Amino acid sequence: MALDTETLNLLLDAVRRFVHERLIPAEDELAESGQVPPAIVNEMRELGLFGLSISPDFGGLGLTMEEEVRVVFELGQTSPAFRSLAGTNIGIGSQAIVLAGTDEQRARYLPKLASGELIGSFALTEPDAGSDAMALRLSAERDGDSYVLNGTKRYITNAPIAGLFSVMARTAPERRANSISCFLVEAGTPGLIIGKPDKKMGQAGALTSDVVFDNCRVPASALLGGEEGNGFKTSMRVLDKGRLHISALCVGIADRLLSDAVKYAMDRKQFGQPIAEFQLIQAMIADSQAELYAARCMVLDAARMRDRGENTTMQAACCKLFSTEMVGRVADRAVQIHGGAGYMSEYAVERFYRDVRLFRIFEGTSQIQQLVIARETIKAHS
Ligand code: COS
Repeated sequence: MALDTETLNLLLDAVRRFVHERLIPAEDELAESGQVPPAIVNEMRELGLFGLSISPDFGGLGLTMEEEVRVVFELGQTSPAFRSLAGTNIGIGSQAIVLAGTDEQRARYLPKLASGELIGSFALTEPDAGSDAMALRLSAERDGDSYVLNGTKRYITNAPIAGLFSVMARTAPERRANSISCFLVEAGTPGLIIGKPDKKMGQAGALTSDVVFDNCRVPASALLGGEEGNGFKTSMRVLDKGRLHISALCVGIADRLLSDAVKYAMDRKQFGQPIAEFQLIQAMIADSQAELYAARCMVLDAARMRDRGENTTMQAACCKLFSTEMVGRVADRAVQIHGGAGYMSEYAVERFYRDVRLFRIFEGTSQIQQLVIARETIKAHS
Protein backbone atom coordinates (compact mmCIF):
# COMPACT_ATOMS: atom_id res chain seq x y z
CA MET A 1 0.00 0.00 0.00
CA ALA A 2 1.20 3.54 -0.68
CA LEU A 3 -0.45 4.91 2.48
CA ASP A 4 -0.56 3.50 5.99
CA THR A 5 -4.02 2.49 7.22
CA GLU A 6 -4.53 5.62 9.29
CA THR A 7 -3.60 8.00 6.45
CA LEU A 8 -5.79 6.08 3.99
CA ASN A 9 -8.73 6.24 6.41
CA LEU A 10 -8.20 9.98 6.85
CA LEU A 11 -8.22 10.42 3.07
CA LEU A 12 -11.37 8.29 2.67
CA ASP A 13 -13.09 10.26 5.46
CA ALA A 14 -12.11 13.58 3.86
CA VAL A 15 -13.43 12.48 0.45
CA ARG A 16 -16.65 11.14 2.02
CA ARG A 17 -17.23 14.43 3.85
CA PHE A 18 -16.44 16.46 0.72
CA VAL A 19 -18.91 14.39 -1.30
CA HIS A 20 -21.70 14.70 1.27
CA GLU A 21 -21.16 18.28 2.37
CA ARG A 22 -20.09 19.92 -0.90
CA LEU A 23 -20.83 17.79 -3.96
CA ILE A 24 -24.25 16.27 -3.27
CA PRO A 25 -25.74 19.71 -2.37
CA ALA A 26 -24.31 21.08 -5.66
CA GLU A 27 -25.74 18.33 -7.90
CA ASP A 28 -28.78 20.33 -9.07
CA GLU A 29 -26.65 23.39 -9.84
CA LEU A 30 -24.29 21.21 -11.88
CA ALA A 31 -27.19 19.62 -13.78
CA GLU A 32 -28.72 23.00 -14.58
CA SER A 33 -25.58 25.00 -15.41
CA GLY A 34 -23.62 22.16 -17.05
CA GLN A 35 -20.54 23.46 -15.27
CA VAL A 36 -18.66 22.32 -12.19
CA PRO A 37 -18.61 25.43 -9.95
CA PRO A 38 -15.05 26.89 -9.90
CA ALA A 39 -14.98 26.88 -6.06
CA ILE A 40 -15.54 23.12 -6.13
CA VAL A 41 -12.78 22.62 -8.70
CA ASN A 42 -10.40 24.42 -6.32
CA GLU A 43 -11.47 22.25 -3.41
CA MET A 44 -10.92 19.12 -5.52
CA ARG A 45 -7.41 20.37 -6.22
CA GLU A 46 -6.74 21.03 -2.54
CA LEU A 47 -7.88 17.52 -1.64
CA GLY A 48 -5.35 16.11 -4.12
CA LEU A 49 -8.02 14.38 -6.20
CA PHE A 50 -6.38 15.15 -9.55
CA GLY A 51 -3.17 13.38 -8.58
CA LEU A 52 -4.41 10.19 -6.91
CA SER A 53 -2.59 7.89 -9.30
CA ILE A 54 0.45 10.04 -10.09
CA SER A 55 3.69 9.36 -8.22
CA PRO A 56 4.65 11.60 -5.26
CA ASP A 57 7.83 12.33 -7.29
CA PHE A 58 5.57 14.48 -9.46
CA GLY A 59 3.35 15.86 -6.71
CA GLY A 60 0.64 13.19 -6.71
CA LEU A 61 -0.46 10.78 -3.99
CA GLY A 62 0.78 7.68 -5.83
CA LEU A 63 -2.07 5.49 -4.60
CA THR A 64 -2.10 1.78 -5.32
CA MET A 65 -4.98 0.55 -7.47
CA GLU A 66 -6.73 -0.81 -4.38
CA GLU A 67 -6.47 2.56 -2.66
CA GLU A 68 -7.62 4.35 -5.80
CA VAL A 69 -10.74 2.21 -6.22
CA ARG A 70 -11.61 2.73 -2.56
CA VAL A 71 -11.45 6.50 -3.06
CA VAL A 72 -13.55 6.13 -6.20
CA PHE A 73 -16.19 4.09 -4.29
CA GLU A 74 -16.65 7.32 -2.28
CA LEU A 75 -16.49 9.72 -5.23
CA GLY A 76 -19.14 7.66 -6.98
CA GLN A 77 -21.74 8.66 -4.40
CA THR A 78 -22.51 11.84 -6.33
CA SER A 79 -23.05 13.03 -9.91
CA PRO A 80 -20.43 11.37 -12.11
CA ALA A 81 -19.62 14.67 -13.84
CA PHE A 82 -17.76 15.77 -10.69
CA ARG A 83 -15.61 12.65 -10.89
CA SER A 84 -15.13 13.05 -14.63
CA LEU A 85 -13.16 16.26 -14.16
CA ALA A 86 -10.53 14.87 -11.78
CA GLY A 87 -10.99 11.24 -12.86
CA THR A 88 -9.68 11.88 -16.35
CA ASN A 89 -6.42 13.21 -14.91
CA ILE A 90 -6.24 10.22 -12.57
CA GLY A 91 -7.00 7.80 -15.40
CA ILE A 92 -6.85 8.01 -19.15
CA GLY A 93 -5.71 11.67 -19.25
CA SER A 94 -2.39 11.01 -17.52
CA GLN A 95 -1.68 7.30 -17.75
CA ALA A 96 -0.17 7.26 -21.24
CA ILE A 97 2.56 9.57 -19.90
CA VAL A 98 2.91 7.59 -16.66
CA LEU A 99 3.24 4.29 -18.57
CA ALA A 100 5.24 5.30 -21.61
CA GLY A 101 6.43 8.92 -21.39
CA THR A 102 10.07 9.96 -21.50
CA ASP A 103 11.61 11.43 -18.33
CA GLU A 104 11.26 14.91 -19.88
CA GLN A 105 7.59 14.35 -20.74
CA ARG A 106 6.86 13.11 -17.23
CA ALA A 107 8.67 16.03 -15.61
CA ARG A 108 6.96 18.55 -17.91
CA TYR A 109 3.37 17.37 -17.59
CA LEU A 110 2.77 15.12 -14.58
CA PRO A 111 3.16 17.78 -11.85
CA LYS A 112 0.59 20.01 -13.56
CA LEU A 113 -1.78 17.09 -14.14
CA ALA A 114 -1.40 15.99 -10.51
CA SER A 115 -2.24 19.46 -9.20
CA GLY A 116 -5.17 19.93 -11.59
CA GLU A 117 -3.55 23.01 -13.11
CA LEU A 118 -3.64 21.14 -16.40
CA ILE A 119 -6.63 19.03 -17.50
CA GLY A 120 -5.68 15.97 -19.52
CA SER A 121 -7.68 14.41 -22.33
CA PHE A 122 -7.33 11.04 -24.09
CA ALA A 123 -8.05 11.22 -27.82
CA LEU A 124 -8.50 7.79 -29.38
CA THR A 125 -12.04 7.62 -30.82
CA GLU A 126 -12.78 8.92 -34.32
CA PRO A 127 -15.93 9.20 -36.44
CA ASP A 128 -15.09 5.87 -38.15
CA ALA A 129 -13.03 4.24 -35.40
CA GLY A 130 -14.94 3.55 -32.16
CA SER A 131 -14.84 -0.09 -31.04
CA ASP A 132 -12.37 -0.80 -33.85
CA ALA A 133 -9.71 1.47 -32.39
CA MET A 134 -7.01 0.15 -34.72
CA ALA A 135 -8.92 1.56 -37.72
CA LEU A 136 -8.15 5.14 -36.68
CA ARG A 137 -7.21 7.42 -39.57
CA LEU A 138 -5.85 10.61 -38.01
CA SER A 139 -2.44 10.88 -39.65
CA ALA A 140 0.88 12.12 -38.36
CA GLU A 141 3.50 12.75 -41.01
CA ARG A 142 7.09 13.42 -40.17
CA ASP A 143 8.42 16.68 -41.59
CA GLY A 144 11.95 17.50 -40.46
CA ASP A 145 11.96 18.02 -36.71
CA SER A 146 8.21 17.96 -36.44
CA TYR A 147 5.07 15.97 -37.22
CA VAL A 148 2.00 17.30 -39.00
CA LEU A 149 -1.32 15.93 -37.72
CA ASN A 150 -4.52 15.79 -39.80
CA GLY A 151 -7.86 14.24 -38.89
CA THR A 152 -10.74 14.30 -36.42
CA LYS A 153 -11.27 12.84 -32.96
CA ARG A 154 -14.83 12.40 -31.65
CA TYR A 155 -16.61 12.43 -28.25
CA ILE A 156 -13.40 13.44 -26.50
CA THR A 157 -13.96 13.83 -22.76
CA ASN A 158 -12.84 17.15 -21.27
CA ALA A 159 -11.72 18.44 -24.71
CA PRO A 160 -13.35 21.87 -24.24
CA ILE A 161 -11.34 22.48 -21.04
CA ALA A 162 -8.24 20.37 -21.62
CA GLY A 163 -4.72 21.76 -21.65
CA LEU A 164 -3.11 18.56 -22.93
CA PHE A 165 -4.25 15.84 -25.32
CA SER A 166 -2.81 12.32 -25.63
CA VAL A 167 -3.57 11.82 -29.32
CA MET A 168 -3.41 8.45 -31.08
CA ALA A 169 -2.34 8.91 -34.68
CA ARG A 170 -1.35 6.75 -37.62
CA THR A 171 2.34 6.91 -38.55
CA ALA A 172 2.21 3.95 -40.98
CA PRO A 173 -0.57 2.76 -43.30
CA GLU A 174 -0.68 -0.98 -42.45
CA ARG A 175 -3.30 -2.33 -40.06
CA ARG A 176 -1.09 -3.39 -37.19
CA ALA A 177 -0.59 -2.14 -33.65
CA ASN A 178 2.78 -0.53 -34.30
CA SER A 179 1.38 1.68 -37.08
CA ILE A 180 -0.14 3.85 -34.35
CA SER A 181 1.78 6.40 -32.30
CA CYS A 182 0.81 8.72 -29.49
CA PHE A 183 1.47 12.48 -29.45
CA LEU A 184 1.20 14.88 -26.54
CA VAL A 185 -0.44 17.96 -28.00
CA GLU A 186 -0.92 21.12 -25.97
CA ALA A 187 -4.11 23.18 -26.26
CA GLY A 188 -3.49 26.33 -28.25
CA THR A 189 -1.23 24.62 -30.78
CA PRO A 190 -2.09 26.17 -34.19
CA GLY A 191 -4.25 23.79 -36.22
CA LEU A 192 -5.83 22.19 -33.13
CA ILE A 193 -9.51 23.09 -33.21
CA ILE A 194 -11.98 22.23 -30.45
CA GLY A 195 -15.59 21.63 -31.52
CA LYS A 196 -18.72 22.79 -29.72
CA PRO A 197 -19.56 20.79 -26.57
CA ASP A 198 -21.78 17.81 -27.48
CA LYS A 199 -25.41 17.70 -26.31
CA LYS A 200 -25.80 14.46 -24.37
CA MET A 201 -28.39 12.24 -22.69
CA GLY A 202 -26.91 12.82 -19.23
CA GLN A 203 -23.81 13.69 -17.24
CA ALA A 204 -24.30 17.44 -17.71
CA GLY A 205 -21.03 19.11 -16.78
CA ALA A 206 -18.86 16.27 -18.13
CA LEU A 207 -17.87 17.95 -21.36
CA THR A 208 -17.12 16.17 -24.63
CA SER A 209 -16.51 17.48 -28.13
CA ASP A 210 -14.82 16.84 -31.46
CA VAL A 211 -11.15 17.73 -31.74
CA VAL A 212 -10.02 18.59 -35.27
CA PHE A 213 -6.40 18.58 -36.39
CA ASP A 214 -5.87 20.73 -39.47
CA ASN A 215 -2.20 20.68 -40.43
CA CYS A 216 -1.41 20.80 -36.72
CA ARG A 217 2.36 20.86 -36.40
CA VAL A 218 3.96 19.51 -33.23
CA PRO A 219 7.65 19.11 -32.42
CA ALA A 220 9.14 15.59 -32.62
CA SER A 221 9.57 15.84 -28.82
CA ALA A 222 5.74 15.51 -28.57
CA LEU A 223 5.99 11.86 -29.62
CA LEU A 224 5.16 9.79 -26.52
CA GLY A 225 8.19 7.89 -25.30
CA GLY A 226 10.23 9.39 -28.14
CA GLU A 227 9.43 6.51 -30.47
CA GLU A 228 6.86 5.70 -33.12
CA GLY A 229 4.59 2.70 -32.93
CA ASN A 230 3.72 2.39 -29.24
CA GLY A 231 0.36 4.25 -29.38
CA PHE A 232 -2.04 1.35 -29.75
CA LYS A 233 -0.55 -0.86 -27.06
CA THR A 234 -0.22 2.10 -24.72
CA SER A 235 -3.92 2.89 -25.28
CA MET A 236 -4.87 -0.68 -24.44
CA ARG A 237 -2.78 -0.57 -21.27
CA VAL A 238 -4.31 2.79 -20.33
CA LEU A 239 -7.77 1.28 -20.85
CA ASP A 240 -6.93 -1.77 -18.71
CA LYS A 241 -6.52 0.60 -15.79
CA GLY A 242 -9.31 2.98 -16.86
CA ARG A 243 -11.82 0.13 -16.98
CA LEU A 244 -11.11 -0.75 -13.35
CA HIS A 245 -11.51 2.88 -12.36
CA ILE A 246 -14.89 3.10 -14.14
CA SER A 247 -15.99 -0.17 -12.50
CA ALA A 248 -15.23 1.32 -9.08
CA LEU A 249 -17.23 4.39 -10.02
CA CYS A 250 -20.22 2.21 -10.92
CA VAL A 251 -20.00 0.53 -7.50
CA GLY A 252 -20.08 3.95 -5.81
CA ILE A 253 -23.06 5.12 -7.85
CA ALA A 254 -24.97 1.89 -7.26
CA ASP A 255 -24.40 2.38 -3.53
CA ARG A 256 -25.87 5.88 -3.73
CA LEU A 257 -28.85 4.72 -5.82
CA LEU A 258 -29.61 1.89 -3.41
CA SER A 259 -29.39 4.26 -0.48
CA ASP A 260 -31.78 6.75 -2.13
CA ALA A 261 -34.19 3.93 -3.04
CA VAL A 262 -34.19 2.40 0.46
CA LYS A 263 -34.72 5.79 2.14
CA TYR A 264 -37.63 6.48 -0.19
CA ALA A 265 -39.12 3.03 0.39
CA MET A 266 -39.00 3.52 4.18
CA ASP A 267 -40.63 6.92 3.91
CA ARG A 268 -43.27 6.32 1.27
CA LYS A 269 -46.51 4.78 2.56
CA GLN A 270 -49.06 2.87 0.48
CA PHE A 271 -51.79 0.51 1.63
CA GLY A 272 -51.21 1.90 5.13
CA GLN A 273 -47.54 0.98 5.51
CA PRO A 274 -44.06 1.94 4.26
CA ILE A 275 -43.52 0.31 0.87
CA ALA A 276 -40.20 -1.10 2.20
CA GLU A 277 -42.34 -3.64 4.08
CA PHE A 278 -43.65 -5.16 0.87
CA GLN A 279 -41.73 -8.21 -0.28
CA LEU A 280 -41.84 -7.24 -3.97
CA ILE A 281 -40.02 -4.00 -3.06
CA GLN A 282 -37.64 -5.97 -0.84
CA ALA A 283 -36.81 -8.26 -3.78
CA MET A 284 -35.61 -5.25 -5.75
CA ILE A 285 -33.57 -4.03 -2.77
CA ALA A 286 -32.06 -7.48 -2.25
CA ASP A 287 -31.14 -8.00 -5.91
CA SER A 288 -29.47 -4.59 -6.02
CA GLN A 289 -27.55 -5.21 -2.78
CA ALA A 290 -26.34 -8.64 -3.91
CA GLU A 291 -25.14 -7.37 -7.29
CA LEU A 292 -23.52 -4.33 -5.74
CA TYR A 293 -21.63 -6.54 -3.30
CA ALA A 294 -20.49 -8.84 -6.11
CA ALA A 295 -19.20 -5.90 -8.15
CA ARG A 296 -17.37 -4.42 -5.16
CA CYS A 297 -15.63 -7.75 -4.48
CA MET A 298 -14.65 -8.14 -8.14
CA VAL A 299 -13.20 -4.65 -8.34
CA LEU A 300 -11.20 -5.03 -5.13
CA ASP A 301 -9.90 -8.44 -6.21
CA ALA A 302 -8.80 -7.17 -9.65
CA ALA A 303 -7.23 -4.06 -8.11
CA ARG A 304 -5.20 -6.22 -5.72
CA MET A 305 -4.07 -8.44 -8.61
CA ARG A 306 -2.95 -5.36 -10.50
CA ASP A 307 -1.06 -4.14 -7.43
CA ARG A 308 0.76 -7.49 -7.33
CA GLY A 309 1.96 -6.79 -10.86
CA GLU A 310 -0.25 -9.42 -12.50
CA ASN A 311 -1.85 -8.93 -15.92
CA THR A 312 -5.48 -7.88 -15.37
CA THR A 313 -6.67 -7.34 -18.94
CA MET A 314 -9.31 -10.05 -18.54
CA GLN A 315 -10.28 -9.14 -14.97
CA ALA A 316 -10.61 -5.43 -15.83
CA ALA A 317 -12.91 -6.34 -18.72
CA CYS A 318 -14.97 -8.63 -16.42
CA CYS A 319 -15.28 -5.82 -13.87
CA LYS A 320 -16.24 -3.26 -16.53
CA LEU A 321 -18.83 -5.59 -18.08
CA PHE A 322 -20.41 -6.62 -14.79
CA SER A 323 -20.27 -3.29 -12.91
CA THR A 324 -21.61 -1.13 -15.72
CA GLU A 325 -24.47 -3.52 -16.47
CA MET A 326 -25.09 -3.86 -12.72
CA VAL A 327 -25.40 -0.11 -12.15
CA GLY A 328 -27.86 0.08 -15.05
CA ARG A 329 -30.07 -2.52 -13.36
CA VAL A 330 -29.72 -0.87 -9.94
CA ALA A 331 -30.68 2.51 -11.44
CA ASP A 332 -33.68 0.94 -13.14
CA ARG A 333 -34.86 -0.62 -9.87
CA ALA A 334 -34.26 2.65 -8.00
CA VAL A 335 -36.58 4.41 -10.44
CA GLN A 336 -39.11 1.59 -10.11
CA ILE A 337 -39.08 1.78 -6.29
CA HIS A 338 -39.69 5.52 -6.52
CA GLY A 339 -42.72 4.86 -8.76
CA GLY A 340 -44.06 8.02 -10.41
CA ALA A 341 -41.61 10.11 -8.38
CA GLY A 342 -38.73 8.25 -10.03
CA TYR A 343 -39.72 9.72 -13.39
CA MET A 344 -39.56 13.27 -12.02
CA SER A 345 -36.41 15.40 -12.19
CA GLU A 346 -37.00 16.45 -8.58
CA TYR A 347 -35.55 13.09 -7.52
CA ALA A 348 -31.88 12.32 -8.15
CA VAL A 349 -32.62 8.79 -9.39
CA GLU A 350 -34.10 10.20 -12.62
CA ARG A 351 -30.84 12.01 -13.38
CA PHE A 352 -28.62 9.06 -12.38
CA TYR A 353 -30.71 6.73 -14.58
CA ARG A 354 -29.65 8.82 -17.58
CA ASP A 355 -26.09 9.37 -16.32
CA VAL A 356 -25.24 5.69 -15.88
CA ARG A 357 -26.27 4.73 -19.42
CA LEU A 358 -22.90 5.98 -20.65
CA PHE A 359 -20.89 3.47 -18.65
CA ARG A 360 -21.93 0.52 -20.84
CA ILE A 361 -20.59 2.40 -23.84
CA PHE A 362 -17.43 4.40 -23.14
CA GLU A 363 -13.96 3.01 -22.43
CA GLY A 364 -15.11 -0.01 -24.44
CA THR A 365 -18.73 -1.15 -24.87
CA SER A 366 -20.06 -4.18 -23.01
CA GLN A 367 -19.70 -6.09 -26.27
CA ILE A 368 -15.99 -5.18 -26.51
CA GLN A 369 -15.52 -6.34 -22.89
CA GLN A 370 -17.16 -9.67 -23.81
CA LEU A 371 -14.80 -9.97 -26.77
CA VAL A 372 -11.74 -9.26 -24.58
CA ILE A 373 -12.91 -11.70 -21.87
CA ALA A 374 -13.56 -14.46 -24.40
CA ARG A 375 -10.23 -13.94 -26.20
CA GLU A 376 -8.25 -13.97 -22.95
CA THR A 377 -10.12 -17.01 -21.66
CA ILE A 378 -9.58 -18.97 -24.87
CA LYS A 379 -5.90 -17.92 -24.87
CA ALA A 380 -5.51 -19.21 -21.31
CA HIS A 381 -6.94 -22.61 -22.31
CA SER A 382 -5.03 -23.14 -25.53
N1 COS B 1 -2.35 -4.57 -23.13
C1 COS B 1 -1.23 -4.63 -23.89
N2 COS B 1 -1.25 -4.94 -25.21
C2 COS B 1 -2.45 -5.21 -25.76
C3 COS B 1 -3.64 -5.18 -25.02
C4 COS B 1 -3.56 -4.86 -23.64
N3 COS B 1 -4.66 -4.81 -22.88
N4 COS B 1 -4.67 -5.49 -25.83
C5 COS B 1 -4.14 -5.72 -27.05
N5 COS B 1 -2.81 -5.55 -26.99
C6 COS B 1 -1.83 -5.77 -28.08
C7 COS B 1 -1.99 -7.18 -28.62
O1 COS B 1 -1.21 -8.08 -27.87
C8 COS B 1 -1.49 -7.06 -30.03
O2 COS B 1 -0.07 -7.08 -30.03
P1 COS B 1 0.77 -7.71 -31.26
O3 COS B 1 0.42 -6.88 -32.45
O4 COS B 1 2.19 -7.56 -30.83
O5 COS B 1 0.30 -9.12 -31.39
C9 COS B 1 -1.93 -5.64 -30.41
O6 COS B 1 -2.14 -4.92 -29.19
C10 COS B 1 -3.21 -5.62 -31.21
O7 COS B 1 -4.22 -6.21 -30.42
P2 COS B 1 -5.47 -6.97 -31.06
O8 COS B 1 -5.00 -7.89 -32.15
O9 COS B 1 -6.24 -7.57 -29.94
O10 COS B 1 -6.26 -5.74 -31.74
P3 COS B 1 -7.73 -5.66 -32.33
O11 COS B 1 -7.74 -4.73 -33.47
O12 COS B 1 -8.27 -7.06 -32.56
O13 COS B 1 -8.60 -4.90 -31.20
C11 COS B 1 -9.78 -4.43 -29.18
C12 COS B 1 -8.60 -5.13 -29.89
C13 COS B 1 -11.12 -4.73 -29.83
C14 COS B 1 -9.73 -5.04 -27.80
C15 COS B 1 -9.53 -2.91 -29.13
O14 COS B 1 -9.67 -2.33 -30.41
C16 COS B 1 -10.43 -2.18 -28.16
O15 COS B 1 -10.21 -2.22 -26.95
N6 COS B 1 -11.46 -1.50 -28.67
C17 COS B 1 -12.29 -0.64 -27.85
C18 COS B 1 -11.72 0.73 -27.82
C19 COS B 1 -12.25 1.51 -26.69
O16 COS B 1 -12.32 1.06 -25.55
N7 COS B 1 -12.61 2.74 -26.98
C20 COS B 1 -13.07 3.64 -25.99
C21 COS B 1 -12.41 4.93 -26.23
S1 COS B 1 -11.67 5.60 -24.85
S2 COS B 1 -13.16 6.45 -23.90
